[in-house]
Amino acid sequence: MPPQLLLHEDPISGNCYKIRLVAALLDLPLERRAYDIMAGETRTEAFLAEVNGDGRIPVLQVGDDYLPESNAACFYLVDGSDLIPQDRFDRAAMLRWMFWEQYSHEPNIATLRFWRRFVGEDRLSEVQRAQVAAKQRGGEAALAQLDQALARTPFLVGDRVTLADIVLYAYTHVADEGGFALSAYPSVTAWLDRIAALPRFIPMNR
Ligand SMILES: N[C@@H](CCC(=O)N[C@@H](CS)C(=O)NCC(=O)O)C(=O)O
Repeated sequence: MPPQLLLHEDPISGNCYKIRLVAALLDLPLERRAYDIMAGETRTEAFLAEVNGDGRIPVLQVGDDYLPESNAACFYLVDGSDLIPQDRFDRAAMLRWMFWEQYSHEPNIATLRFWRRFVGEDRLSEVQRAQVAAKQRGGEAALAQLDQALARTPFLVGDRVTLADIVLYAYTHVADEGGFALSAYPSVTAWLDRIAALPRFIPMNR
């Protein structure tokens, strides 16, 4: 009997959507428990003590064990599936895109989406406001890099969809909510359509 899978999440979060999407594509049963990050529900003493001392969602609970970090949680779910390439170099290339997503993509695109769509630009702190222009440039650079890569191959690691495509889909497809014009990146938009056409795909429903 496989352990029960429970996702601690906020439905507005793209990092949480990655895990729901992977579970759907692989037809895995996933329970969900919602928290409101805007109300600080992941910063309570109970959450910090029991679920994630880092105070963030998503956290995938596997039986009695807690696994924070969206890409680690996705990796747990896809282990042994077709979303992981067989070839050794391709597996490393998949990881390259997943690490890149966390360093060069998500901190720019997801953060600006959060600030602009959920916090409101007029309610940003001084420190946040000072970071907006750099994050805009960083996000545009990330989208341009994705566009170049996807002009060469239909998916990030060649001809077949891998976990790298799924984790990068999550915040790329809502980049417009962060103030990025996706129409400027035609190879990216064609790739988004390919992912949305995968069997068992589910939308974010934010
Ligand atoms: N690197 C982490 C980032 C997690 C993260 O930033 N979570 C945000 C929502 S997407 C959060 O919980 N924010 C609430 C807070 O920091 O209090 C991951 O990929 O899971």
